[in-house]
Amino acid sequence: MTTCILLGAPVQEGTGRLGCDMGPSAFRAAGLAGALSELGHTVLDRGNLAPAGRSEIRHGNPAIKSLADIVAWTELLAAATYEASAEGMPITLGGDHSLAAGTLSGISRRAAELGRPLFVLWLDAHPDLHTLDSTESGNLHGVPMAYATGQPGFDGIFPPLAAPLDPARICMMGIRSVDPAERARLAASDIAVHDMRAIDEHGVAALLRGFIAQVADAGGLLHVSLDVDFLDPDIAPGVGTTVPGGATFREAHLVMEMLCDSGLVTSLDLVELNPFLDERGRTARLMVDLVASLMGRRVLDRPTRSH
Ligand code: 4U7
Ligand code: MN
Ligand code: MN
Ligand code: MN
Repeated sequence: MTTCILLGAPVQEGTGRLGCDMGPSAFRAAGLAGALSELGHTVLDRGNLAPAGRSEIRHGNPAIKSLADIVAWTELLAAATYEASAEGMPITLGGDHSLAAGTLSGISRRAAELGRPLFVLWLDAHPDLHTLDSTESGNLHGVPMAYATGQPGFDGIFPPLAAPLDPARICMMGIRSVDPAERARLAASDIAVHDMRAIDEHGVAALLRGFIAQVADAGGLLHVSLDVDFLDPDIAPGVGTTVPGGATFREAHLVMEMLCDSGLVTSLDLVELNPFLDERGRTARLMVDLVASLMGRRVLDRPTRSH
């Protein structure tokens, strides 16, 4: 059984709209802690984090919004996830996806200290690979992957990374909205990208099996970053950046069930839930059900048989 450490991160300044600050509350109201303890896990809810005062930071890209806020959140979450990862499995409740700059930084530092390779499964409609120079919207929930992989332009603004992610250890699934600068960056990188077309053609199981085997063979830690917009907006309307044609209920559950069977997941981000846009909590409840599947909820109390 796992010690699950819930870290509330009500950051919304990365999105350019309001509402994601209510995410941690909605996850709690949807019964996240109860679902985990019912499965036999120990749950330590550390409440919501809050960054201390911040001074203005200027950048040459005039589109950028709330840079000082996101830098402050990155510092705070890097420390919080690093510390929590010594005690159990950090589960960060967003808040928008800019928070992954902090969680990936903290977890990669932990992995480096343990001498274990860190792998990342990025479940998202978007690769979030903008640099501070390439973002056109200026919304910093679009940059965490560029920062965490050590792309240029973050130095001296964002906190230095103890250990940048190795792109060859990143797998993205569900991708279906990629900006030109991100497209060029992906073309030049070793990141494995399974877009929705690949999921349609091969199914999530075949694609995920290869990645899980890679993590297991390397004795790695596995961080999962789950953006609500990975899911199809018809089943998960509570998000600001809806992109049609996302993962179905069954595809998303199968991903979680396979990850559970692997026993490899050591940290998790739940991001981009916007309760203001949700319909009577259904997106929050779906996200909690997905976490329950990841953490051991199953239909039968025996292995699934293929015949
Ligand atoms: B999310 C976008 F232009 N790429 O930069 C941008 F399409 O965390 C979207 O994945 C970013 O939801 C989405 O603003 C960030 C846009
Ligand atoms: Mn995202
Ligand atoms: Mn997204
Ligand atoms: Mn989003």
